[in-house]
Amino acid sequence: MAKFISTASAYVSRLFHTPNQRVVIAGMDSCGKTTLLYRLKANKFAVTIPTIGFNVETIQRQGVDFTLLDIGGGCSSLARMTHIYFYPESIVVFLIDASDTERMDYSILELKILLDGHYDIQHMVIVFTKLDLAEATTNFPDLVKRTKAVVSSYKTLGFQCEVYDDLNRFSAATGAQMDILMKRLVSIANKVPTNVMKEPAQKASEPPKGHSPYEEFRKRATEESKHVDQKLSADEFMARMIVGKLTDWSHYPHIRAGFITLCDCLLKESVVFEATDIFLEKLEKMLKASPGRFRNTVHRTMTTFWLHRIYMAMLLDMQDRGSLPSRDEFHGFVLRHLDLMDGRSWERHYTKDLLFSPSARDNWRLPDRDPLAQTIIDIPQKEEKESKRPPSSAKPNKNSEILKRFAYATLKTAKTANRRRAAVINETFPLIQSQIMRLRAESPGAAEPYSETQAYFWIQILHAAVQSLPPDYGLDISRLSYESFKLLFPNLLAADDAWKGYYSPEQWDSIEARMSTILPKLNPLPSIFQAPDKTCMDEAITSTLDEKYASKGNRSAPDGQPSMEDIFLQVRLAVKATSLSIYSNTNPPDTHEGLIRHIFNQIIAVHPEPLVARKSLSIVAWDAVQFLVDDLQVTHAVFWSRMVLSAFYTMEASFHEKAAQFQTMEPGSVAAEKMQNELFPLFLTASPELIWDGLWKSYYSDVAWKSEDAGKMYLLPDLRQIPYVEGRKESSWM
Ligand SMILES: Nc1nc2c(ncn2[C@@H]2O[C@H](COP(=O)(O)OP(=O)(O)OP(=O)(O)O)[C@@H](O)[C@H]2O)c(=O)[nH]1
Ligand SMILES: [Mg+2]
Repeated sequence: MAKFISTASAYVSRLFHTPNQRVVIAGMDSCGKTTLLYRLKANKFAVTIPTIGFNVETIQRQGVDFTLLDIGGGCSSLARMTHIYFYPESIVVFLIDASDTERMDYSILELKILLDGHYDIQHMVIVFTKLDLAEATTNFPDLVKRTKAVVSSYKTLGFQCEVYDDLNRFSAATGAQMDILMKRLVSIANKVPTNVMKEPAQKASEPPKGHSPYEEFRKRATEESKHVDQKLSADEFMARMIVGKLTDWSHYPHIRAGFITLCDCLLKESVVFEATDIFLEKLEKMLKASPGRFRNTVHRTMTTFWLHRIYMAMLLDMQDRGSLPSRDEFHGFVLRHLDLMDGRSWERHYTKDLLFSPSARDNWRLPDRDPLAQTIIDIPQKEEKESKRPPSSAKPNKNSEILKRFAYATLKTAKTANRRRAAVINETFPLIQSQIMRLRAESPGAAEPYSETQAYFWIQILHAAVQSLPPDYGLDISRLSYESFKLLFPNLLAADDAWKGYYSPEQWDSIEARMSTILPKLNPLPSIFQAPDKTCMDEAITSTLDEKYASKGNRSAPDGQPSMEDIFLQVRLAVKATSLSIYSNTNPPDTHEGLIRHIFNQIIAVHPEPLVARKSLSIVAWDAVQFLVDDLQVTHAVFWSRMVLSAFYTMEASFHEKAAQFQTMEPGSVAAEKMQNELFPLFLTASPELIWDGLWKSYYSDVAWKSEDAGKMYLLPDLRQIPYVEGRKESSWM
């Protein structure tokens, strides 16, 4: 355990790159910690969202850099997480809500838990807040007395603990006496040793002074490239590797094998992790094929580390050269990225203790020294390849475009969610219908009336197209956008009149065809087409790569973000699925949509008066995901409960009124169930992004999210902060 704590602290210390004074704001849920954080950060009153996990901000006052951590009350029950907030040299500001007479005992209890916890705290100050409220001022003298009594009962605290009984107007809402608190924190910071990020215990090996290591690396790479194995093509090289027939398995061939494996995974969703699995599989085959010949063992963290580095170098090529390196160009690639030749570069990121631990061997662990480089920021967006796009018809037919897009979303959803196609189709029809109705209402004549036959026709045509894709070309529809898919079948999908080969115009436009699916008179609908030609397939792959990697430079669209049609469909399916099954709160949900619904149900069960139930909504949402915590998915648990809760807080007043009505209903009654089933669709339609199980990609890198560390403790997002103040919800999404 001790070891885990030190790794966790190391992680937290790496979050902050400048020497700074850490201030931990603690206290019972809803006592005003986040309001204080935001007041200190922006000198504003902010409408906050109950915090799950923690928030971090940095501020500078009188030459001191402060890092403020605001710990959500919702997590105080979780011992596993609390230890990561406190380390030597932290100042703790313990807040007590002076207006909450009802829960005063709990505040005191929380304080005792902290004082009993033997945390390595440098200095603690106790501050009473919400003193702008009348009941708080009445309560204040008594509260101060009780608090002082508690503190003085601790004779051997090992750190100084002050009760700020003179801040008798203190309020984060009005900002009163904020300056006094800050001045005191500055003076404490100046007395205690500033929390400088500790130097790693052992220094990573420095390159020899005097000459550049790169010359050495270049020489070595050039030498190595002359080796007989290196004359093999990428395919031959890998084929030899797995049968244990490579004559040399030093650093250079290792990197090459990693490079080739990555090249084969470029279209995958999590390139580095999928490549790690494949690489390790190959390595195992190699070791088995030739026992005792190679010193290697299967080491997951080492493999992922190197693959990540190679991948970053490949993306750098994409940025600098406009294209990813090709599989057979390894040597040129290494010469452009000579730092990959430094076989000991892991020392900058890992201590030996961590890297050579069984846990790092078996699982992906984050570095305990320097964090890994993140994706590069600036991959230029490709110009629209107008010339390659099929000529668009003079007057684009809105209907057929909507129908085709939804047809594609239907097939994709059926595949990725592993649902019956017929069930997904049933949910698609009403969506298309309402989409077309909306268009017609906005501007009459903008679209033809909805026709079920036409909708079904395009689903069938796209299905036949999907069926005709060769299995081994890396063209997986769950990874292809509709835009890229279109390139595979330029004639079929560019044209709006493909129906003419099957339906007569009378049939196509008939009222009967609108009302229900009718079969074509001319020819039966196809179930397969000819496979697309190779040029089209290459174009579709290039376009997918462009979309995937161009989006890296533009954080608003994370890789794999579903289309609007996909989302509409998934929301509808989720609403349907959850209304059909009775949600038991004891059984942990096993699907993503079930998880969202589960958290939602718990929240509305106590909304709008959670404190009456002695629980804030953050605790309720946090309790809802305890099964994930038990399953060692702590960061996932915090993330999803936090996202659902913050979406809940940003719902409109009318929704909250309905939710309040729900409270007045007999639990479990038909009316209550009906209302619950009405509230969820409203909620999900307002925050459809929640239905995407990849939503974390806007906030976390793959390497952080998928690490063992993220499972054991709450990792802060490394790409973008999760909003903690209402009204900062981003709508970049659609
Ligand atoms: N009147 C008044 N209200 C305050 C003050 N500080 C916070 N509040 C209100 O108290 C409620 C809870 O505030 P938060 O800052 O979210 O509380 P928290 O401690 O961060 O709560 P958790 O994140 O759930 O642990 C909000 O409605 C705030 O507006 C204050 O100084 N005066
Ligand atoms: Mg908070």
